[in-house]
Amino acid sequence: MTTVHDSPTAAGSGANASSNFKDRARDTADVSPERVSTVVTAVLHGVHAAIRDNQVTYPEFQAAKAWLMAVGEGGEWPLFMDVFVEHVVEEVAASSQRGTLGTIEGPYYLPSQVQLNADCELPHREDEKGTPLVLRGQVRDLDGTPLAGAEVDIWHADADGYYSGFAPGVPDGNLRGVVTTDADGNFSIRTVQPAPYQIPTDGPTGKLIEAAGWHPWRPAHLHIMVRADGHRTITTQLYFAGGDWLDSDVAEATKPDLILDPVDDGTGVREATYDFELEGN
Ligand code: MBD
Ligand code: FE
Repeated sequence: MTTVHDSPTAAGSGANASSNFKDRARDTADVSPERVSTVVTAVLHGVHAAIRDNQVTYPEFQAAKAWLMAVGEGGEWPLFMDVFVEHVVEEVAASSQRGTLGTIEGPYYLPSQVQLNADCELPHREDEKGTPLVLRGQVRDLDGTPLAGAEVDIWHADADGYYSGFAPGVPDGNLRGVVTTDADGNFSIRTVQPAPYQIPTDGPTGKLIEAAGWHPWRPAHLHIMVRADGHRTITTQLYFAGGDWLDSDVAEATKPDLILDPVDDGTGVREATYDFELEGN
């Protein structure tokens, strides 16, 4: 018997990411008119300069308008913004942060996933594909104090590169969980090795990437958000040494400090250790 695994379409995953984004209670920034004027003027000046410097034509301008409309209609603004813009917002935020490096959140975080003990296995299908992977580590303060009861909120793509909640055929909650550290701040999470992620090629973001002759890939990664009372939350990703696209991530979100080098334990399980150091607030 064969299992039908529908490929997620751009419309499916993009629209899902849009409704998820709108559903999440986002604090709207309290932005003054001066700030709006300053930043929006700078953005518009950047666009104007691009037009002048490249002698953009009327047909190109109209094509750009049609493309912008398609991104909205396809629900791909969260995808486009997180792939092409978020890394610079994160760079600005990182300049005033200490401890473990962060990187971008991306469009596929879902809150309120299953709560798991420190030594756990992420929810998965009975026949989940992929090499078993164990991620161990400790959450601690900048001075080395272990943080018991911290939350390691983890989500990642499956061995086909698809995220639960954003792909047909992947059950809700698959390969997602909120892990609480033990009395020594430690955790050990069993899961499977994710595949690299490909931006859907059938939507406006994918069409732009193709039209520009770029590639649509992100290297394989685990997304992790680490929370502890009295500490700044870290949102980061961990990558895998030797994997494809590490040096050409379409989202420009890799950092050398965030690359794991898992070792086979002799039984086909790949093990890696990563400790998180959180700044107090
Ligand atoms: C992803 O999986 C991702 O992590 C980012 C940042 C953008 C698109 C898809
Ligand atoms: Fe991702």
